[in-house]
Amino acid sequence: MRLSRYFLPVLKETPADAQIASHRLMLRAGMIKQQQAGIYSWLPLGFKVLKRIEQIVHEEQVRAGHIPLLMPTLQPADLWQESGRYDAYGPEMLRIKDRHGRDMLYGPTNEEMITDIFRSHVESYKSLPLTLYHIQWKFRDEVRPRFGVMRGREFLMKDGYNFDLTKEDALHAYNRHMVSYLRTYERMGLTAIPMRADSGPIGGDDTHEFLVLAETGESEVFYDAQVPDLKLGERRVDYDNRDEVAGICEEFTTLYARTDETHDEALFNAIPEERRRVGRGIEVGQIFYFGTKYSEAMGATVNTPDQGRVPVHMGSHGIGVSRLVGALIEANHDDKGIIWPEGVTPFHVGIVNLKQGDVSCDSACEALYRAFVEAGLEPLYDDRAERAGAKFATMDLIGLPWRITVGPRGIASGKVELTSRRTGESEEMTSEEAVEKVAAIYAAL
Ligand code: P5A
Repeated sequence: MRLSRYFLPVLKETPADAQIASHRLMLRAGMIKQQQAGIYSWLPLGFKVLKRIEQIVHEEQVRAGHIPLLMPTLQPADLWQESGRYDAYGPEMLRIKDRHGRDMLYGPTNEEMITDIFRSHVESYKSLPLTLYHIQWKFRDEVRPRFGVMRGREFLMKDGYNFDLTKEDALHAYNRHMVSYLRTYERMGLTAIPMRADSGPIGGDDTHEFLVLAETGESEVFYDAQVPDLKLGERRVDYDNRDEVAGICEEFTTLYARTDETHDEALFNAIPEERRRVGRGIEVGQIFYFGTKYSEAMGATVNTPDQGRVPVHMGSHGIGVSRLVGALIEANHDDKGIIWPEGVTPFHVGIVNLKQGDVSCDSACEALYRAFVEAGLEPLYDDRAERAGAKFATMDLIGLPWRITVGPRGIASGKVELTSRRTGESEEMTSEEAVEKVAAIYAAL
């Protein structure tokens, strides 16, 4: 993409009403525009990051054996009357009537609808296990929408639902989700810690939230200092291997890590004092096992060889896809702007032409551009007739991990400069070497 032809409405001023770094930076970098409290348009740069996150989420869900579908945003009230949640959900639910006076709602979550799909089409235990998921917009009329996309009213969620014959099978689904979520966050360059939590209106006893440590997080967290060092790394997980998956979950949940909802002072104090940490975190996902709560209420049963029809065991599992954009920026920025991890960056590399209109600089930039496209990468070429300072400021603000600077002095000796946004370190090399180095970094992801 050439910046002269892109739509990147960066703001010069720091927006006064944005309280946290990610919100300020998303507005300044032209990623989002607020349309109403807690409701945003995703401008091209923000939309690109959102899509990158979605893609990683999809890949990791499919890898774990989960099946994508798509349910609508609008749901009929009667499904929620069957589960008993229509009245229980309260004012967070946006209720709508259609022209026939039928009660509808903008879905805050989809347990009821997926259970309805299941009961309409699944008859036999032989169809189990089954996990279906989608990535779809949700609406929750939050009392205090704030911090930009972090606590929106309309937000994008990946929500998955497992259907299993026994509690044991459903707990395997729970564990599979935990491991697939750990992988998902790691691929984005994030450390998200599973913490025992409270199930709230979704219901059930077993639930973990995934928290990214950040001072601006809304949840208070208590944890053992060794927990954030746990990593999946290069491990290849066999998701069908129950013991292996359970073993990984145990590894990540044995040390103390809890939100304020479930914090236990006595257990916390049993950790050696120098390892006790109190901090704040952003909840980027949550998994639940709630047994037969919805399947019994809504008649989601299967035939079995020896027990007749039995209600299925279920759980639901959510990732805050749009919230992750904010969480990623909270965890990756400095006073100049965003610093995207390579896994989610909107463009892989920026090309800055220091002397637009100079024949040798222009042709070196064009050649770099073509070489990156041929290598399967997306470059953003700042080809505007702007001062060097303004070009650097824009690149720093939008946070591409790698920048190549092309200027008349370097070109005279056949060199360009490759700069890391994270470390600020620059290295001179030929254009070919720069392309090779950047391509190798992305190929290793
Ligand atoms: C699990 C999937 C559920 O709704 N039902 C389907 C279960 N869980 S949850 O914890 O309530 O939400 C899942 C994740 O969605 C994100 N999230 C939000 N993101 C932005 N703005 C909001 N107002 C908002 N509310 C929830 C969180 O990341 C949460 O973990």
